[in-house]
Amino acid sequence: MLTRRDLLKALPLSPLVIPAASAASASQTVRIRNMRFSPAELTIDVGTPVNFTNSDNVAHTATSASGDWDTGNLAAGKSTTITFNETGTHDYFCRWHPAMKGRIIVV
Ligand SMILES: [Cu+2]
Repeated sequence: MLTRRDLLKALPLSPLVIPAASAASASQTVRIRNMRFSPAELTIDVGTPVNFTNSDNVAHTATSASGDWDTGNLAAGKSTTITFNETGTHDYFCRWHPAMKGRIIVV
């Protein structure tokens, strides 16, 4: 006769580690170099932190066209991180060099 212990032994092992339903989004980087944002267009999942790194030798900003966010002044070599919690298209530009434009699409 089968005992409860036999039945348990016959069951597949339960996984010890169950993956989280959604892992925290890895951060992304927008590098500022040669008067450009790179990548100029970036698509990310909502909640993803984006690190803006100024690799130029002059100051830049990444400033939301809608005024929702701003890295503030990024001196040469500086960086800052913005986390995007709103879905949609976020156009941005550099306050010192308005011809510099970028876009982050949050899905
Ligand atoms: Cu600039």
